[in-house]
Amino acid sequence: MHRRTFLASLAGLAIAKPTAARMKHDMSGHDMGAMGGHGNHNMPQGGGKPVLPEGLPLRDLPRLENQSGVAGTFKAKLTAGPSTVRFSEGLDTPVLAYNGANPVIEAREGDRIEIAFRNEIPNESTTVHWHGMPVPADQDGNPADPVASGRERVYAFDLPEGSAASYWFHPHPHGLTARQVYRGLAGIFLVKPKEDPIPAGYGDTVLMFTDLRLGADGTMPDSSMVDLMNGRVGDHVLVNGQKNPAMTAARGEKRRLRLFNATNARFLRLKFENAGMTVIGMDGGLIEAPVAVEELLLTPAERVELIVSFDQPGVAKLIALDYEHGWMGPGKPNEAGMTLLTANVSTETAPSVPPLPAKLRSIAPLGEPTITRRFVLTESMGGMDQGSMSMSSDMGMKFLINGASFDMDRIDEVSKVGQVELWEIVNQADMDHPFHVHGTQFQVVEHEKDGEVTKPAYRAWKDTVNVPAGETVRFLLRQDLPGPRMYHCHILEHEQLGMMGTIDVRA
Ligand SMILES: [Cu+2]
Repeated sequence: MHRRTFLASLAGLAIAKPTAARMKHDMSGHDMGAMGGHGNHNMPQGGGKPVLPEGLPLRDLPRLENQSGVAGTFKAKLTAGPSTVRFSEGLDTPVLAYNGANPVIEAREGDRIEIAFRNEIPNESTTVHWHGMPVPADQDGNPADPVASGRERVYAFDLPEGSAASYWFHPHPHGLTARQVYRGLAGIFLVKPKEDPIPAGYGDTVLMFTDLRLGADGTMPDSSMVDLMNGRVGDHVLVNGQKNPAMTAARGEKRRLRLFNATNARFLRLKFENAGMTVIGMDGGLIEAPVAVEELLLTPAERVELIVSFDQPGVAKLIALDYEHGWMGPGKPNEAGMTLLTANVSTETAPSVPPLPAKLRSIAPLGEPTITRRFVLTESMGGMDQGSMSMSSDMGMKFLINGASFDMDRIDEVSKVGQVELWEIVNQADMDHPFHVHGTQFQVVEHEKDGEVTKPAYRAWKDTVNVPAGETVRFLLRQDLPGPRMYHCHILEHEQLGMMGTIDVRA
């Protein structure tokens, strides 16, 4: 779609506002009137935006306690339901949460996992999707397997050898994923290896990024048209639920940090000022050897594991840099210079720790593909359907794969267990789309833009890769478990507006 057409449609939409407002869609709760994206009907006169405290000590997310007394088994209860959080002094924000929070599940390779899940979200189905994890298709929280409000189910799976990585989990119900995630539903799933090559002295710190938008009364405003189009970003990027929290480090200290982008749609181009960053792992676990970087791009749903060296006493800040990913319409967030986390580094020298090993693990290449699949990503702005008086809350905006919008009753692709495949994701749209495949990890082979091909500098296991506007990304993939799997854009509003498909993997 051409950007000019898209923007012209937007202008038309603003004029049509009174009509559109009457067509507010109750189920998805999108506010058609709030073009700027930040509208709130209950905003008191003179009420400003809530202010969030900064600089509080970085907190750990709560751990989900293992209730199994048996070695090698992790058993716990997980409940999704309403809760409240006081993000800003004097304001209680209604949220959705797992056991009242964003918990961390920590298990080990080889473990059996049994999660007794209960849905206490009023009037909404949900599922739990184990993002990036090699779990059986019928345990993976597909949209086709909803847990109705008030119901329970058990998610059970085994963690294979070699699966140690930084995963996360979030809802994946049909049409409700974006809204349930921005309202707070997400958790971390750490799978630890039997033997960890990273020295224990570096610690192991989870940094979970979420995005928050608050109205003056402390509630979260519904999503606007601009949110649906670009993906919803908030007014605040939080780390473990806090705005710009503070950590302390001694001079020369090295820390292992696991970064999780659990936002709906925020592109995080990150840099640690006054500290050194070394990448040691990505979505699917450790890479083969450490790689020092100046900055990195963490798109929605991606994870990265870093060793950060605090070599300079004083203040080291994790900041966001500007990144152009094709914003449409008004309200482009200004990320440049935003401080996400502050480390106060003392002049005292840290006790010495063992060096980072030169080799972390081996990643065997997936080998020659026996089949190539091509997925073309496009956007379309339909507006009012021709010959139809019905109009949905999304105004006919569609995000498509191979010209098709997601249909839960349609199988788009058929595959075979164990087959090595080359997937070619061609982004013919005006925005970047972070592409995710369920049930396995893949290896990015190359990027192509204007006929120019670039290869990644190192091999890594990934389950989500950003496909920039106008580029093609090719990766190798193999599914080892049978069943239907989703692939989709992880800007959750785009997933909701159709940019998703199903591949049925047959035994
Ligand atoms: Cu997208």
